[in-house]
Amino acid sequence: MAYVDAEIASQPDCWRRAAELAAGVRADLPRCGERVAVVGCGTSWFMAMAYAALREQAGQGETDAFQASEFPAGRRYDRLVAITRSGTTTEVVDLLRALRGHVPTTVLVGDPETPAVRLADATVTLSFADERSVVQTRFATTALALLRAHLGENVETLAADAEVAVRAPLPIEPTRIEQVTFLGRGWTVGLAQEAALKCREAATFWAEAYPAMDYRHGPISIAAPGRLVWAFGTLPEGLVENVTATGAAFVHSRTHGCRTVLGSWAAGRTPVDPMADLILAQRFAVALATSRGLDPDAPRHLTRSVVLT
Ligand code: F1P
Repeated sequence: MAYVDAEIASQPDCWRRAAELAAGVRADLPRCGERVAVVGCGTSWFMAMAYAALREQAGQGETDAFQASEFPAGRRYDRLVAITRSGTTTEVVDLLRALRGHVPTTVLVGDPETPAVRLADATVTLSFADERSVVQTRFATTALALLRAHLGENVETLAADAEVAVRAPLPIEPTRIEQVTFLGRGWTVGLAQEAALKCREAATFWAEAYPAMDYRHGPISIAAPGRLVWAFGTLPEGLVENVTATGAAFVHSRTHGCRTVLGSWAAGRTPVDPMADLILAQRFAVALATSRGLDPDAPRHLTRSVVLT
């Protein structure tokens, strides 16, 4: 069994631990009304995107997400939150160094003995969710679970959903698909980006991601029989019909159980929360890798952290 399989399966417990931790680290996390920037790279950036949208939706204050290298130096923020599993990613470390003494910073990190922790004003350590895998799964979702708990969400409900997602049959047989496009709206745009990244990283598979409303503005040209569209969260009206007309398969588990054109996934309980749905996409990516004869623990051209010299 690959490390990543065990890490994916441990997400329900990690989310519960994150919720317990959230209460004790409240002072280090964004307060209601603060103007906040959230940064990261790769997976961590996509979690930043999801959190930023959720925080604004919860009425907690203006929140922007940036890839760490694209942080707009001229803007004023009350706090910067950096998400980094490794704590060594160059763009994140450079930004924390540049903001030192100017903007209060908090880092959510997997490994506390790292440069990001030494540079940040406050640290939330999630070492219980750190991973052996290069391909991130549980650290990312656990960081987001902690931030969602801090927003007042009921993480126990999410964890119960995650229990379903780690066991449920996959919505579609990976060998039947030659391409996948993930879609989301609001906070699930970040999840869609993350799901596509998992397919690229773990399985070197052609995967794209878009805001669902933008899909009909060009990306739908890619849809065809043997290809898949997988949507997270709220579905735009008419999208299912538009995708189905192309002959592409369609997966969506949120509303009305599940729809899948090629499979028969609707039997049994399916995850409700999109973060649990992301677990299915993580498992799909690993299954894709295996079906292509690849080791998901040894992704091509990737290292656990990108440290630039
Ligand atoms: C960020 C990251 C990962 C990616 C790859 C390289 O790492 O970009 O998202 O999968 O492993 O590093 P981190 O800053 O969260 O440690």
